[in-house]
Amino acid sequence: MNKNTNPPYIPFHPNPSKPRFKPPPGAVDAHCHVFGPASRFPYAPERKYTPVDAPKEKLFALRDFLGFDKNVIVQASCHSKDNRAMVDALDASNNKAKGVAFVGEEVTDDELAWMDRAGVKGVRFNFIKRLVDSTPRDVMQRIAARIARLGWHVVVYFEQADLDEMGAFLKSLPTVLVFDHMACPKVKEGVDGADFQKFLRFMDANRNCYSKVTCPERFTLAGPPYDDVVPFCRAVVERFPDRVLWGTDWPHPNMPKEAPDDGLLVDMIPKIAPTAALQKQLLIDNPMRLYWT
Ligand code: 0GY
Repeated sequence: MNKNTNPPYIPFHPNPSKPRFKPPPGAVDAHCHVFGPASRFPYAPERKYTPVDAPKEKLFALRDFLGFDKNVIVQASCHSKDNRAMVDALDASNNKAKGVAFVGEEVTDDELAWMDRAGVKGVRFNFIKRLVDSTPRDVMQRIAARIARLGWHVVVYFEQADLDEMGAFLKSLPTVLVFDHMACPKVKEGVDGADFQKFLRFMDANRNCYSKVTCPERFTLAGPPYDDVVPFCRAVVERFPDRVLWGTDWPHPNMPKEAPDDGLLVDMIPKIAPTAALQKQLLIDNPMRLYWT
């Protein structure tokens, strides 16, 4: 990917619709990002893409517009190991945002303590080759051992097809694991597809794992309103109701053609979590347990 926006980088939706679904009071958008502003928080030299600025003020305004109460802000690869924009957003959030950082082994205990005080609760291990250069697994294991002592968890961004090769490594990590975006299901294979079923079995066997039921816009073949991704999200929510999280993924890094309408994404929630009890677990109980206790 050309980091100088060729083809042009697609910004977030300029005018999302007001969702018909009203999230319950206290609902958490548990996967979103802040980008820049570059004038204050420059993008990392090693980044694989250059986004349009998506600062904290815009994120918090969207949170209110969509009817959410809180955010979990995940460090994105365009800021690499410079977590200042994310921590700045946490500091400004009045305890309404928690964070997931990206760190290398060189991170100091003082830096970890600074992030811990700001409300960081995890680190992200990103295995998506188009986004990051790989980190050796022994380094990840040492990072995981250090953050485990803070009570943090590991957020893992990887693809289901890599599960055979990664399963033993994932099991070796000493913390709760949170999988981004259901580990990227292949919609054309259906919910009975081998990789998705393997992912569900891994979740079954490893009760310290959570999954985000996020990013239908990345996996859909049919396009909005992303009904072809509903069965995947719903299968995960119904099988693991106490281990699922939901998020917008605003500002939707690297969408190839168009940014999703965030209001439409919110309107998927009652399709994937059809009862008030499931919605409460997905939007409140599970993220509160992981990020606010
Ligand atoms: C996401 C998705 C993406 C990017 C990043 O760290 C990132 O740059 O997270 C992506 O391009 O798939 O998780 O929001």
